[in-house]
Order: sequence, then C-alpha cells, then structure tokens
Amino acid sequence: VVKHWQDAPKIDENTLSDDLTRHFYYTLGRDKVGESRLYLYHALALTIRDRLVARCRATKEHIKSKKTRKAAYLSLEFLMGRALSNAVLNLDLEEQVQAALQEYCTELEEVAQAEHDAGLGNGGLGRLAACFLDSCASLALPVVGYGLRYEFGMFNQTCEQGHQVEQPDNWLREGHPWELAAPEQARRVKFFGHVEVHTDKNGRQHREWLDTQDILAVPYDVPVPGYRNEVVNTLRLWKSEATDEFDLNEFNAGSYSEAVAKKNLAEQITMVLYPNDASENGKELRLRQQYFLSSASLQDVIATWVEQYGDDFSDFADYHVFQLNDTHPSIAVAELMRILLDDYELEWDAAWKITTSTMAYTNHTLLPEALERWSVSLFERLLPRLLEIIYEINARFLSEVALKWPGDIEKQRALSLIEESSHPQIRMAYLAIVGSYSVNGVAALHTELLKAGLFNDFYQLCPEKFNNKTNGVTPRRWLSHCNPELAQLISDKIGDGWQADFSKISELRRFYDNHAFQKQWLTVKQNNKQRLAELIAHECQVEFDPTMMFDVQVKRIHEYKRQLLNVLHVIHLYDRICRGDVAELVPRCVLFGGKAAPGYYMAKKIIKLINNVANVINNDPAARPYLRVAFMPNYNVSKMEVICPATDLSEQISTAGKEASGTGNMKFMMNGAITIGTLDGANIEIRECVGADNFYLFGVTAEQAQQVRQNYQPLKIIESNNDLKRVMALLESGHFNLFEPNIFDDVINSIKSSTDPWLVAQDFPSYVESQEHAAQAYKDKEHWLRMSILNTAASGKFSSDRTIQDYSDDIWRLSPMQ
Ligand code: DL6
Repeated sequence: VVKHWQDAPKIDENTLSDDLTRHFYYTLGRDKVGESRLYLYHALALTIRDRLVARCRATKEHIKSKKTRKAAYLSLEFLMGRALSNAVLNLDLEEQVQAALQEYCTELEEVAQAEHDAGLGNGGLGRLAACFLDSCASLALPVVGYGLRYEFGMFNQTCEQGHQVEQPDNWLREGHPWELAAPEQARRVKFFGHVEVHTDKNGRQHREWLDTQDILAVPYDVPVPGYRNEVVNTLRLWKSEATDEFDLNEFNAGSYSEAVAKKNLAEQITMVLYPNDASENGKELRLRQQYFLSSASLQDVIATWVEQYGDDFSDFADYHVFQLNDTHPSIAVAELMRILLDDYELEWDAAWKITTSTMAYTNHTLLPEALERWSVSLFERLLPRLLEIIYEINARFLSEVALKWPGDIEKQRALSLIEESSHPQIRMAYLAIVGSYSVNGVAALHTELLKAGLFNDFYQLCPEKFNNKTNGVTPRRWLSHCNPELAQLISDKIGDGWQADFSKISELRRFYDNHAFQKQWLTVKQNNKQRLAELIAHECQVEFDPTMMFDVQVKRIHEYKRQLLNVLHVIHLYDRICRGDVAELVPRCVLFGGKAAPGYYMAKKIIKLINNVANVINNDPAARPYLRVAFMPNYNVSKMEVICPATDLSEQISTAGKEASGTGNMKFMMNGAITIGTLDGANIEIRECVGADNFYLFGVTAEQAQQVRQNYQPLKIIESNNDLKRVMALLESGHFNLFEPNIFDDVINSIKSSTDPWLVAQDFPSYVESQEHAAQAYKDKEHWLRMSILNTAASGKFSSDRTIQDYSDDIWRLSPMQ
C-alpha cells in the first residue's frame, strides 16, 4: 500500500492550507469566511477527502494486484456519526489542520460541529458495524462494508410536554462531502415477475426469472481510514434509482409524466431507515431493502471476481467471506445460490458448497420478537425465484434432520425454514444458520444462551459452527477523540502505543495508587463533567453540578433495558429527601437519554415518566442540593462523545439474559466510569476483567430469572420492601402527573404484574442496596479514583481491534495488507 499513495496530495501545513482556501473559494464558490462555519467545514472535509481518496485508490489497487482473501460486511445499518475529526485523527493531521484553521480564526472542534451525524443505524448493532470498519482498516484487513444510503436516517427526537416527538432526519440536505458516487458500477436488482422452466437440447432444465421490475442500485463510496497506517478501506452504500427504461409502454402511449412519476417508487427503497431496534418490522418495504442490499452487494463482489478471473468459481470460496450482520441480510444465502445457479449455471451441489463456505452469520439478540420472519405469500409475489430456492434448501436440509433424528416429525417441524401455519412464514435466522459455516453470538453469555436455548437444535446438529465473538468498540473514537485530555494524560504515562495496540492500556494499572496521577485524572474528569453540564444546560435547561456524582443511562429505550428500574431508584432518592433522610445522601445528577421506536407504546410512556419525574424534582428546592434529573433529547453518537468521558456511574441494568452484549458499557469503562450492572451480556466479562471490587453488581442471574418467572409475585415484594412500597405509593398517588390523571397506569401495572418478564420489582431491593454502596464509595474520592483508573486500565479486551482480530483469526482467515 505504501508505494501507491505517495503521489497523494501533500500533508504539510502550507499545502493543506492552500487546498482549504482553494476548496472554500473555488470548489464551493464562497467568499465571506466569517459567516459560514458550514462552508468551512465542507472545504476542510474536501481537503481531507483528497488525502483519503488517494490512499483509498492505493488500497484498492493493492487488493486487486494480489489474489488475497477478503471479507464483505453486509449490514442494513452503519451508525457512523461524524467523520471529520476521526479522519484527521487517523491520518495524524491534527497539528497541520489546526494551523491551517488559524487563518480563519477558528479551530477543528468548532468546525467539526457543523457536520451532521451520519445516523444510518438504530443503536448498538449499527454502531458496532461502524467500530468494526475502523478496526478492519486499522488492522489493514481487506474488508468492504456494504450498506444502504438512506435518504433519511434515524429520526430526530424532541420532547413536547415530556412526550417523544419524531422528526425526519434529513441528513443529506446540506450535502455529504465524504461520499463519491460510482454510477458506472450500478447493479440491477430484480423484483416481482415469474419463473419459467426451459429445457435445453441436452435435457437440462433452466429456470428463468422473467417480467421482473428492475431497480438500479447506485453505489456511493465512503472512505474508511485506518489508524495511521495509510490504509483506507471502503464503505459502499447503495442508493435505489429507477432504470432508464422504466415503464416504456406508458411512455410510448403518451403518459410521459405518469411514467416519470413512477420513478418515485424505485427511489422509495432507500428512502428511510426503519427505526425499530429490537422488534420485527414486518413491512414489505423492509424486505425490499434487505434483498436490494444483498443482491447489489453480491453482484458487486461477483462482478469484480469475474472481471479478474472469469466465470470459473472453483476457488471463489478460498478468497471470499460474507459476514451477515444479524438476520437482516440473510436473504443473501438464497441470492448467492440464485446468482451461481441461474447466472453462471453451476450445479446445485457446487453452488451450495460455495455458499456454505462463504457465508457467516452474527446473531445480536435473544429476544424472540426480533427474529425475523417473512410470509411465504409476500415472497411468492416479490421474490418468486428466491422462494423456490429457499424451498429447495429446506427440502435438502430437512432430509439431513431426518437422518440425525429418524422418524422425529416434531423435530423436522421445529427446524424447518418454513413455519407451517395458516399463514406460513420463512424463518430468516434458520436460513442464515443453515447457509453459513459460522454462527456467532456477541458476548460469552449470549453465545451460551443461544446454544442452550434459541438455537439448541441447530447446535446439536452442527456444534462446530457455533462460536463467540465478544463485542468491542474502537478506542480511537471512544477514547482518543472523545476524551483528548485523558488520552494525553495516558500517553504521558505509558506512551501512545496504546492507540494502535489497546492491550497496552493495562500498563496504566501501575499508577492507580499514585496520588499525583489520581489528581490529574480527577482534573480531567471534572473538565469533562463541566463540558457535559454545559451541553445539558443547553439541551435540557437543567443545571448539572460537576461536584455531584454523574449517574448516566443512555441507550435505546426498551423495557428489557429497564430505564424504569432506574426511575424507581430516582423516586426512592427523592422520597428520602422528602422525608428528611439526607444525612448520608450523596448528591447526584442523573442523566437519561435514548430513543423509543415510534410504535413502542411502553417505551414512550417511560420517556414521559422520566420527564415528569425530572420536572417535579428539578423544581423542588429541597431536592436541589441532592438530586437533579435530566432527559437528553435526541441521543446520538456525537452526544455520546460528550457524555461518556464525563460519567462517574454507568447504568447497565438490563434483566439478566436479555441484553446480548451492550457496547455503551465498554465506552463508559474505557473512560473510567464504574459500572452498576447485572450479570448480563458483556457486563460479565467487564466485571471479570476489572475485578468484582470495582463493579457494582446486583440482581438475579439469567438462570435465576427463569426460575423466578415460574412463580413471580411482585405484589408480595412491594409489600415486604418499605422503600419500594413508598415509591409505588408516590407513583400511584399521581404525584408526578397531577394534571394528567392515569397516564402512568400501564407502567404501574406492568411493575405489579406477575407476568412482568423484566422483573423490575424483583431486582429493585438489590439495586437500591448496590446504588447505596456506589454512593458511599463515591464519597471516598481516592477510592473512587482508584476504581476509575482500574476500569480504564482493564478495558483492553473491549477494543474492537481485539474483536476483529478474533473474527479474522477464527472466521475470516484474512491476512493484513502489507
Ligand atoms: O451486538 C451489538 C448490539 C448488542 O451490543 C446489544 O446488546 C444488542 O441489543 C444489539 N442488538 C440489536 C438487535 N437488533 N436486531 N435485530 O440491535 O446488538
């Protein structure tokens, strides 16, 4: 790679400055500098992009020049956030950029604010994909990300009278300077039509998918720079467009305008991201998105292969792997079969061998409602050829099942890719498992629960496929970039090798007891808290006091994540204040943030409850010295970059057995927050790494939760626990909804219900106890600082570089580019 990028534009301060000026005055045609932070941002982005493009081309040429194995990461979501500062950091251009910006009397942090977050994802799954791309490039691995270029990303959230209101995220309105369209590489994706069978003169049958309505997939490439290694990989995002020959008949019949109007239908496919993170979408348009991504991406990879090596696929599988990010792109299994069978006329067995040696599937959830199913009738209409292929895969698979469990019809029914009922459904997770050579979970507990529960039959059938890859996050964005003062302090102590090799962060452990170092650590934290307090004042009109403990829960709002349990604890603290039990109370500011899926009734009620409780507490002068509460609207990647460096206590309080991994927990840990959490997802591994003394544990285990549910009696728990009894009484008295009678009844009833799957009442007593331990520890500044330093020092495992190295070693088998 090194050889090819050397004719790239220079990176010295003067050349950068000239380019910045040229882009500002000529590419963008602006002249009044002071007026426009936006155009300055665009000019700087174009200046940086020039450097990226040169390296990206070199990386592509390098991959092309060698017949190396490569991976394609297929994901309906990439939650990239902002790109400018990340690119500057990874290219090591900070000093030159700051110098160039001096001429414009501004600095990078200021200009970077003008960039709109690329919010093409819902939460954990999409942000994980973004961290993975950073790590692949940083480890110099040949990996291309494939996704969709949604016109509208994750909705913008505002709160009106405490209720969530959704607004469209028109993130492309002011332009997206990072992308490069490649219309000459557009692919055609087929929909509808019917299948005809033809027999050739040798008696061989061919199936043809005819009379289809085709849509063009136009690629937009976004560069993904590695950390100071000259590698720039690509994220290829597809935009849907009408083909030129759309509705020729209508056109010829004189209905020109009607025909042109139909273009809209084609463009609908990539119009909007579905905003559900943990439940099925079930809409036809969503299936169209999934097929569109899968088909365009596979065609792209295969076209590149055929261009270079012709249509001999005998060793194709030696050079390719397709990682499926959840079941969303799992139709790729059937699509690869279709391309090989129909377009390149391979025999079934040869095509199946290639498919099952190149597909790998990652599961991200244990919630059964998130496991996608599509109705057979929808498939029949939308993707008739794909349905035939799925039937054939299923028939062959079920004969394997019959061999393993002879005569066991129930087993066949349970494992069938088609769920039989009056409206038969295709089980997409099963298609992904059957078609893949690797199936992984995203934390140790999650993988064990998949093997023992949800996918147990498949595990018995093919145990060798199953493996764990505990998630991670990139330490560049989630420490170096978002917490520059801490990063500098760390580098001063242990050198800056940790940014490329995060296992080195453990060297920090040597200093956890050093008073001078603790003092510096505290100063950084206080500065970060001040910065967050300013953001909260601006966004929520609530005053957070940086001398108080910052207790934070930010993530999607979902019942299993139990923001409700946190609110109950806040009400408990308020109750203590009201009854004068304040002698031992440790002052704290509690921050919530997160979006609810627009159709998720209970999640929206929980947001309303948080806002109402915050309102009562923040307006009570008696509470002010001890407790402040805020709900940060429109939580996103950029906000997290300010939130996680400032957090003292990280809330990771899901019902055990429900959170597959969590990744916010890792970002907080890296930045020195102490976790209060259940034994769920990656919390378990976090606790193992940092030691039980430096983690606040509470709640039942996943196994105990199963037992508790057999005979769950929350009313008895409420009756026997005075704190909870008082909290429930306050809630039921309407104290937080004086002029909105009964609005929280459903929330209250859910806590009291013996079928509450989230066991809120069950875990309340131990949660309160653990919170109290954390509060008392916070009083002892030195103790807290020791724990904080130890958390950062123990976070080495949670770098996505480690995760990606594991994927590469065990699943992808890639070699770094040299
Ligand atoms: O693996 C990334 C992330 C995990 O950290 C979270 O625990 C998990 O909830 C999330 N899963 C999803 C599921 N979406 N669907 N389907 O977002 O994945």
